[in-house]
This record gives sequence, C-alpha cells and structure tokens, in this order.
Amino acid sequence: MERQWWHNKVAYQIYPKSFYDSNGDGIGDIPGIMERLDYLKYLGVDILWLSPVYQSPLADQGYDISDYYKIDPCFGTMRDMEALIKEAKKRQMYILMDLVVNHCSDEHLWFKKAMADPEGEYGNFFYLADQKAGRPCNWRSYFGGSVWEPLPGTDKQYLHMFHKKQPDLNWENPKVRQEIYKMINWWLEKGVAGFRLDAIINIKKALPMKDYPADRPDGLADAGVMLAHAEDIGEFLREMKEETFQKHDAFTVGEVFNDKPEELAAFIGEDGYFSSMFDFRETVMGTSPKGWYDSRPVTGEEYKQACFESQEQSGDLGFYSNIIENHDEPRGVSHYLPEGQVCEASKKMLAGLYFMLRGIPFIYQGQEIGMENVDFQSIDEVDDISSRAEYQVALDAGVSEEKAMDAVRRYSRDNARTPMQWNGNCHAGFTVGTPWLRENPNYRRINVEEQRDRRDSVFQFYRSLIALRKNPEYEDSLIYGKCIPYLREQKNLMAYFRRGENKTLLVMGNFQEIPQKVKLPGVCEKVLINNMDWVDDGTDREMGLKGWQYVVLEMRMQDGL
Ligand code: TEU
Ligand code: CA
Repeated sequence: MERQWWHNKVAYQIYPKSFYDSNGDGIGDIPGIMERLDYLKYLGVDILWLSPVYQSPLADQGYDISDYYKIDPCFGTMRDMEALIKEAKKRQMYILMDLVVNHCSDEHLWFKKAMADPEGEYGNFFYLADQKAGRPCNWRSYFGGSVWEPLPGTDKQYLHMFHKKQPDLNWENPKVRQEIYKMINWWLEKGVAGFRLDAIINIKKALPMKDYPADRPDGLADAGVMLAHAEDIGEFLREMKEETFQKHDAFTVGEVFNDKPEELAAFIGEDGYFSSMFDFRETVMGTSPKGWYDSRPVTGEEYKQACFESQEQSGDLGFYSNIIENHDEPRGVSHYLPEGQVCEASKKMLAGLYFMLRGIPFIYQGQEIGMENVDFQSIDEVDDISSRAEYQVALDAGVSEEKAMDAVRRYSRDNARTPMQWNGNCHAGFTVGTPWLRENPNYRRINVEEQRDRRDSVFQFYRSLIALRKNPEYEDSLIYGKCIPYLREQKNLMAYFRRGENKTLLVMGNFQEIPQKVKLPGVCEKVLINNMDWVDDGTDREMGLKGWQYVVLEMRMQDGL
C-alpha cells in the first residue's frame, strides 16, 4: 500500500462553540482554540477537525451555513482562522474544516435568490416542486416531519433532509457542483489540510422521487430507505475528489451512514473517493427505527463483534476512522460501559480497545479526560434540535414524560456539547461569562487541571496510547499490520492481534468487573501498555486480567501462529 502522510496520525475533533471562550461572551471561539494548541500538542494529536465555524444563523449549530467564505463573528474573524492555520502548522498540526455541502442555510444568498425567483437560475440550486401537486414524496426529515416545506412567498415547496432551515442543494445541477468545488479549493489554498465531509451520502437522491412504505403513524418513511435506493453517488464523489482534494493531497474523512459494504473499496480503497470514513457500526447499534425512546443499551459483546466486523470488512484495503463518540452522540464511556461501572479503569480500557484497531483514531474533545453524559432534569435544559424532536416523537408514541426524558438523557447530542472541562473553577474554566450551554456539574471532579500531571489519569493514559501508535518501532504492526481477532468467543474479553511483518502485538481488554483468565498464544516479551499497576506474572501460557484491565503485549509467537 502506498504510504500517505496521514496514515500514522491521530485526529481530534473540536466543537468550537464549547471548547474554550477567549472573550467571555459564553461562546467558544477560534482564538480560544489557538490558546489551547499547546495543550493539544502535549496530548500528541496531529489532525484537528473543527466543527463548522462559517457564517451561520446557528439553527443547527453551524451545520446551516449562510456564507462558506466567512467566519461567523461569534467564532472570530477570517484573520483568526488564518492565524490558527499558521500556528497549527508551526506545531506540525493540520486543520480540517467541516464540509457541509448537502445543504446550506435558508439564509444563504442562493436560497434568497431562489425565493425571489423560483423559476430563475437559483431555483435550480435546490429541489423545488409546485405546492399544488402535493408532496412529491413521503420522506421523513432526520429531525422529524416531512422533508417538504413551503417556499415562503411562492407557490413552491423545497426539500430539506435535515432541519427546514437547511435546504438541500441540488447536486444534479453542474453549476452547484462547480460552486462547491471552487469553495473547497479556496479553503485548501488557504492552507487547511482537508475536510470532514458532513452527511455526504445524502447528496445523491433516488430519482425520480417516490413514496416508500410508511414506517411510523405519521405516514412517512425514513429517509435512509431512500438512500439505500440511490445509485451512482460515486460519479459526484469522484468528480469532487479530482477537482479538489486530489490536487492538494488533502485528507478527507466521510460521514457515511447507510454504507454499502460492496462499495467500501470505491470509498476508501487506494484510489477511493475519500482518504477515510467513519466506522459507525458501533454507533448505530441498539438504535430503533421507532426513535430514541425505543433504543436499547449496547453490551460489551456486541461492541466487540461490531468492531471486528468492520475490521474484517475493511481488512487492509483502506483505513476506517474509529471513534467512540462525536458531537452527535452521547459520551462513549456512558454509552458503551454498563451503568454503574463507569470508572477510570473502564474508561481507559474502552479507550485502549478502539484506539489500537486498524484505522485512524479520532478523539472527541473532553473524551481524553473521560467526560460523561449529563443528568438533564428537564427538556428545557436541552438546546439541541434533534433531542427536542426525539422527545416529541416519544410523547407522540404515548410514552410518559419521565421515560421520554430518560431517552434524552441517554442519547442527547447535548451530552457531548457541554463546555470542555478545563478546571474546577467557575464554569469549568471554559468562560468567565455565562456559558451558552450549562456545564456538566461533575466538572469539579473531572477536569484537565486535575488530570494533566497525574500519572495515572485518563488523560495521561490517552497520551501513552498516542505515543505508542507514533512509535516508529511499532508502525509496521500498529499502523499497517493486520487486525486479527483472538478468542472471539470468550465472553467479555475483547482481544486482537496487530500483526506486522516483524512484530505481533496482542491487545486485550477484560470487558467486565470480575477477573478472567486468558490463554496466551505465545510468550509475552513486553507489556507495552497496562491500565493498572498490577500485572499477572502467572505462567507463560496464561494471563489473568483484573476487572476492566487492559494491556498491550508484545508477543513472541509459538511456531505456526
Ligand atoms: O450529521 C448527519 C447525520 O446523519 C446525523 O443527523 C445523525 O443521523 C444524527 O445526528 C444522529 O443523532 C451531520 C452532523 O454531524 C450533524 O451535527 C448535523 O446536524 C447534520 O449533519 C446536518 O448537517
Ligand atoms: Ca467567545
């Protein structure tokens, strides 16, 4: 496989609004990110993905862009952005922008022009239809309700897969595509290293539009069903890559749900449309088509099998990007670890297990100190539009308010969006003003200041995971080596080899509170990482693991293994 600059990198997602507020207005900003670059460098991450900072009415926290060439004043100025790119470069760090091009904001000039003259050039930038013929299809928006909305002041309606303030761009129109490529190149020329491609699989609709069988009492059909019928998205993606990313050797990571396994090579293979894409197999596990209220917890066994299935699927054809959380999900430790078992040891184990899989590890802000879900008491404490929609879905299904709140507590996107916990002072050291979203009250216990210099902290554990992945001695096994499950059927043990040409590492986590014994397939030469002070020196052929213990071993394998 041809070597790429990003293969051995570790990425970190910043949610700017909640990262660090430099001027006391309660909103995190770009100068705030700049002040924390040295912190991120010390952690050891290289690639920084910024959730959107473009000009936006913030109906969906910046995923509704009204001008792709401007920075929203609440985040700073274009000069700040340029300075950030420069400061990152100085530290051999790379900035990824969020590329939100399935839709723009209804306050974007294109949409305003479409409203003023639906039959004109800009009408064709969107999916418009006459109102009088009724809805062209029964697709349900991801944020609830029909995807169709009247186009104000006209007799038309427009399509939005997400919020009604996020009209979908018509990718079938070559002019739209050219506008987008121009914008992408403009940013690449500014020095960003690449993009995370938001909701990218939505750009291709199954046309002509038609109804699918209704899957809820609202008579609508999940938009994902339509996506499964959409074909030839590759034509758009290849064109985009050739016109933009490829010319700049950019790193791209696609947000791809509803992926089709047979297309994986086309997406992330050597000549794929993207450098990488997120593995969401674990993320979507346990979700229900009915909504959050009907979703169920994920067990350790299920988590393991999902990881291994993805690893098997990608094999060595390309690199998935591995996560346990992001700005759309609950905190990974609250989601994947059993209730009542969330402690520093189990947090480290979960971190270590996903981190050593083949692929690019992404850390979401706050994950490195083990931030947890929030104990929201009422829906009024929640800002996120998707949580509010899901709350309503639950009530409409006849679920009690208490149960509906339970679902919000478990799945709300705001779990990940509360302010970064820098210290135990007022507002977790995030702002000297009033934070736009209330901080998690546990910040006095869980914060950077407390963990940074504590030898056995979650933060220091992440540092050691990153350092191991970066150690050139293990590049051959940890970056390019195969990932081979070990003792896959042994309950609550997640173990796998990372096998390179010269070295074989064995990664093991005991996904339970009680100890268990593991047969060794060879002799352990070195313990490279251990989340506990204790290691079983039992025998050459067997190793005991304490509850939630995690180790990475360098092995001398028995002949034939
Ligand atoms: O998310 C796309 C997406 O598929 C999500 O809506 C996901 O299904 C949902 O959040 C699960 O809770 C991207 C962004 O990551 C998200 O923040 C935006 O709201 C969305 O696109 C629209 O741009
Ligand atoms: Ca600010």
